[in-house]
Amino acid sequence: TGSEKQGAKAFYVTTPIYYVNDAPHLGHAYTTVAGDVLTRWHRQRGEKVWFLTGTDEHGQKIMRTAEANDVTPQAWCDKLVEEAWKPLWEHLNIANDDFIRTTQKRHTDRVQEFVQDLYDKDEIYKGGYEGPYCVGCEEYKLPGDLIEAEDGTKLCAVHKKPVEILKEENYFFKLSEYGPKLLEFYEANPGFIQPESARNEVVNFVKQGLEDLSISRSTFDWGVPVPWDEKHVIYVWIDALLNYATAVGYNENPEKFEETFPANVHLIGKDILRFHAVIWPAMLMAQGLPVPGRVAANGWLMVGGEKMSKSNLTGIKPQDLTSHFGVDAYRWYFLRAIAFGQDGSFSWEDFTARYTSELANDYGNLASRVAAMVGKYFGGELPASAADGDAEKAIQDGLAKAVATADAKIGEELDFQAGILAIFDFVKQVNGYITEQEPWKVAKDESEEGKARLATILYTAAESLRAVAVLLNPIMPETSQALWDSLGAEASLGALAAQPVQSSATWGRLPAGATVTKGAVLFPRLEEPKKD
Ligand code: ME8
Repeated sequence: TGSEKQGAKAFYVTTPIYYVNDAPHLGHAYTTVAGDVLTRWHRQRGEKVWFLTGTDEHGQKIMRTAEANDVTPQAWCDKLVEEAWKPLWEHLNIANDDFIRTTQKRHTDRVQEFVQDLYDKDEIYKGGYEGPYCVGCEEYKLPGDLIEAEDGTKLCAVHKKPVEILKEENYFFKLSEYGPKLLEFYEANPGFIQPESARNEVVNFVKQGLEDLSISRSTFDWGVPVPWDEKHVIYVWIDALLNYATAVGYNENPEKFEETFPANVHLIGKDILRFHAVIWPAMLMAQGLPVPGRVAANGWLMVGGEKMSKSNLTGIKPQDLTSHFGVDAYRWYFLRAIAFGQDGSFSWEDFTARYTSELANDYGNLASRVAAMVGKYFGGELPASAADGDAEKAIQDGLAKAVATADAKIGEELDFQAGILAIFDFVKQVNGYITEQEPWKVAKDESEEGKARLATILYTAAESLRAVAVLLNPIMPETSQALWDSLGAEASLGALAAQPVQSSATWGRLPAGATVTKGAVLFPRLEEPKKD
């Protein structure tokens, strides 16, 4: 199924557009890295891919933060985007094709057109609403969404902060009319919401009956003006969801829009599931536009049993970890350690243990041992394999299995953990092969037969590493490139990013004669963490 999406339509992946009320923490990086890995994986399938991220800059949360910092909201957003968000994505090697900001004119103009169009189609009417509102979520809450503090104060269950009672005369989108159509759609597309628990939650929610959705605000002005009534601004979530359309040419570049929209995968956190799985498809249905292929919700990274959050100041900066473990290990760790879709806690000890055993010992040592032996026994010139026996066939089979599993798990199911495990199982298998074959003993046998055997073992190990570099490249691009260079693969096979994942199991791609050098250590021993 690798190339089914090839052709005119790009495989379109998005992250949420993040609120710029503060700098990014591990949670934001988690979703963005997942998007980047998915993107790179599909690129290495030879598909056309479009990867979008960006920032959500309107609404009360941003406005209040700017006020508290004595600057205009626009100045606040500009500063955060340029000094915190974009530099982090660059630091983490995020290969996004575009970065949309909701204050850009290319976005705001199209948002106005979209909403005007819905108004003209009678999908929007004027009405009143009063209810509890959480500014952290920028969302009116239903009674079931609230928890009670000890003194009886109603709190948002996500932010654990008091909700405010808002009363407004607003414009409403006739969301309630879309319940049956949405349920029919979920039924016909069982893979639309991932994981299963998220799908069940949404289906139950919609089955209870939907209320119309307030889509404007008139008590503050930091937003996109409602085109027919400029005393109102468009509700920040309507504005935000539309980024997925405006960024790829909605109402502006029909060709780009056709070849990109709708998204194949919207990656989100489970906190914003209803917006993406209920409101967003209903908005598109109202316009007769195609709905996305999949909404994949990741779980929460937790700190002390609570969701890590900017609003509650429990965010850990990714840079605090990359400076210690390196960028590649960082990209790998969260996808490896936490089943995608489930909550997980970050722990310094767990990261350290996995880094040492899986990255440094299993993988890094294998790479350096093989390069060292090709250097020592063959002067750095990769020998040809003389004759493949059962042990070599087992390695080739193991590789074929790893490729098939990783491609299905990462490329299709977004089960990053299972995909990574499949690749590392293969790494373990190659380690076992070397331990059993004992090339250092075979090297003592100076007969022609001994030489041939040694050549076969080292060719098999190096060729295995060639495939590992290809498979790990979407996850850990820097160390994969270092391995690629150390195998001298570029000269005969070309750029690493151009290597197709599907055919990476094809045996014998790395040619005999390749120049193998002992490169830098892929995963250096960790320094003792600084105690302060
Ligand atoms: O919700 N664990 O922006 P936001 C895992 N602007 N993921 C986390 C996380 C955590 N502790 N904390 C945040 C918004 N995330 C809106 C989105 S989209 C049209 C508008 C990730 O800055 C996760 O992907 O609050 C979550 O959905 C997103 O950051 C929320 O970022």
